[in-house]
Amino acid sequence: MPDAAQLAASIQACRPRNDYPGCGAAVEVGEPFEMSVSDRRDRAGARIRCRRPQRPHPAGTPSVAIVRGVLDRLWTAATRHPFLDAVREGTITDSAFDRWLGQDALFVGDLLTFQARLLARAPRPAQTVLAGGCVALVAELDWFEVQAARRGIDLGQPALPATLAYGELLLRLDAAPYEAAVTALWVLERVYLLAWASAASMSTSPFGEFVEHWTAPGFAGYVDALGELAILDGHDELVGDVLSHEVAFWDMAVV
Ligand code: HMH
Repeated sequence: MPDAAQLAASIQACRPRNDYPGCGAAVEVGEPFEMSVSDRRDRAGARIRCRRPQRPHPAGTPSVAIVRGVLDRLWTAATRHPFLDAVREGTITDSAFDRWLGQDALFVGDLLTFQARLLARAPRPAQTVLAGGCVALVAELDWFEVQAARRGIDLGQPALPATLAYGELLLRLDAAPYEAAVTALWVLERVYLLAWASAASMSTSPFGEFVEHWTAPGFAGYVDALGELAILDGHDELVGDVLSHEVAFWDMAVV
């Protein structure tokens, strides 16, 4: 079982950071805000870099505010989900959980392919973090095999529609510029960390081992390191796409 203090610390470390001025829900329509500060962070914790300073529009920036509002709602939907509540409460059935786990193993296989290709075209300073991520994904696939054997899950199940669709997004990202692709990678890992943190329970849960695995400090540190590589500016649509696929992936688990 996780040490309670350790778990609390790692959950704290991966709380959404929504206290950055000018970000996310904090931006009101018509409220002037500066976009030129290089160390500002998105409410989810990624550094926001802007290539040129932006002045507030005299009439405000309603479209920016609308997009941010949509993204905020998607972040919430992707990180707070009935599936995760059921995991926390221990009310999800083993068969539903195992079905989801089998699909996640397929997704991680696709993710490793995507990430190995991303590493191949990454700029020099990003290589250490991305290579570490590839090694971690190989270990994750080993871990899935151990879990599958233990729980009697057949890992040869066909991919369900949400898994196929997410795999297709990863394929499309192979053709996207490096900056967009690494930003998408950060989003999908960040969401996963926050989502599992929401499933943590201080009482004994039959799925505690999974929560512990996906909220471990090492994983949180990796997500933070990806956040240093991610560039949110200009990638709203892509971020929304990734978040929508994450929501669909959780939805798949509860139908
Ligand atoms: C659906 N998103 C999904 N599965 C995962 N394993 C991750 C993100 C993180 O690796």
